[in-house]
Amino acid sequence: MKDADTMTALVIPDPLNLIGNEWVPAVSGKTMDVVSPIDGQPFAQIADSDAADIDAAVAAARAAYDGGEWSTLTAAERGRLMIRLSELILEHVEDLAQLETRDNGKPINQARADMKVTARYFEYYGGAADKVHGEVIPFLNGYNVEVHREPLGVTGHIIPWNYPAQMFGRSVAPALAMGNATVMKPAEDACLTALRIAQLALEVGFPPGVINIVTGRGNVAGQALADHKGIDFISFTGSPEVGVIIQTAAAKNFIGCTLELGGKSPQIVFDDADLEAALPVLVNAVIQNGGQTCSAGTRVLVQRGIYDDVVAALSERFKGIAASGSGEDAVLGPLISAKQKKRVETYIAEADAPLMARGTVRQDAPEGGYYVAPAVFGPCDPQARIAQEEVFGPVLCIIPFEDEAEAVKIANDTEYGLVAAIWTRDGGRQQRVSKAMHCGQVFINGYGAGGGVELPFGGIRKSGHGREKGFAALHEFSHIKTIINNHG
Ligand code: TXE
Repeated sequence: MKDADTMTALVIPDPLNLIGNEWVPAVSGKTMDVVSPIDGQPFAQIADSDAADIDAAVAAARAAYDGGEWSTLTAAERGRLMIRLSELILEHVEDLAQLETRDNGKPINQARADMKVTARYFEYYGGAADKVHGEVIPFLNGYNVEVHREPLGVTGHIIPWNYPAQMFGRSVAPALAMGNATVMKPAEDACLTALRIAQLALEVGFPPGVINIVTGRGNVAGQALADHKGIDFISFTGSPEVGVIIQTAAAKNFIGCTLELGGKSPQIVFDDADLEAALPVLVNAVIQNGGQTCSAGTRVLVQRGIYDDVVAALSERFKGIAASGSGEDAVLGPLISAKQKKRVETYIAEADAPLMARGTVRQDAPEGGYYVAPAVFGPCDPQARIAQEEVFGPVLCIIPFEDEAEAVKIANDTEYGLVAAIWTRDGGRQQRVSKAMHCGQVFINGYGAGGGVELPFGGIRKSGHGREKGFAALHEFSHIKTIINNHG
């Protein structure tokens, strides 16, 4: 690691993979540039790995799992290592956040918050490691039946670029808590904090082969990991298109997978809602992280009686939002890449709904960065393309509705099913509508809940399957073994 810029405490990892606790270059010797979204300039390099590197990482993980030091640790000892890592991440919040912001472009305050959530993942799952109990099932006389939760073995993790550090914690921490050994392929667009956190894991003393990180391209290193016959499970967060590839590879290897593939999440605002509380949350739910959030609240459904007021208030707020560099006062940073900027701008230019308001790009935003002025569209036909497809940028669709039945129909009428929110003071309606939502998580009079590491999270349909966070993730990363002992 070299200290590239002491003014910002930026510690840039070398272009190496972590395999069996050794930092090694790609077998091919290849590297690739890392570009900062803030100014479009290359500022680091990572290993451009391929199947040979994945082979080595899977072998290291297998050795750790099958008889290595890791396999001899008690659950409490595993948990203690994870909690120490959590503490070390907290000690490094500032330099990790600076690195995340340079790599991913997100506003520095959002990056700091991300690092605290990342630490929280290791704290939560470190604490949970020795609290996953089995059970005893009453059976025939003379029998003792025990149900054990066992690790799966070597788990593969492919994560995206939108929350590189958080996704590391979210995906890897529950797998470690259950005693698996992990191989992670982070996203080529932003993966430096994953490498730094792995460095911190070495400092706290994780045994060799437990955390392996191989960087590189999705269709090369990622595909090699997904196809690998030596993994026992794969956890993927990314696009639905790649989700299909992952699930197909998992099926061919007869292993399980979890897929978290994004959404088009509705926020339903009924005419009795507390608008003062709702409005800032409605805006933040699509502006945070530049709208590059799987659970972004990208469709706001508004009841007719308050439609004009809500539209006027949201338009006003959007006009006041300026994309800027990612400094202390930034609210909306650049998007991750030229490709994502083009994708979002194309959606905006070709939108099949009226543009209601547009924010701006600040004059002092660094040249060459991937800045997009936020946009709000409405009234949108619920079936409009802009109201159906995941844009993954600061773009909001407003859709009017008459009554509860119509709101439920529109909310559920996309291919996705990740998150929904309901804004109403009516207790009965809160119950009815939350039950009627086809998705994995429903907020009532709120959204986002600041990480919510404890709260099971995941989707249905095109949003994927399986659950991350909470104890649900511990169940994903383990299997049940039933031991039937005839002692009579
Ligand atoms: O995703 P990819 P992209 C959605 C969002 C975004 C779109 C495209 O709508 O606009 O996807 O983003 C790895 N085998 N989400 O192109 O390609 C890749 O290297 C194995 C929502 O960046 O799915 C990276 O590590 N792995 C989402 C990861 O998959 C492969 C977050 C995600 O990249 C691979 C990101 C392959 N063949 C995008 N091809 C969310 N749910 O939050 C790529 N990868």
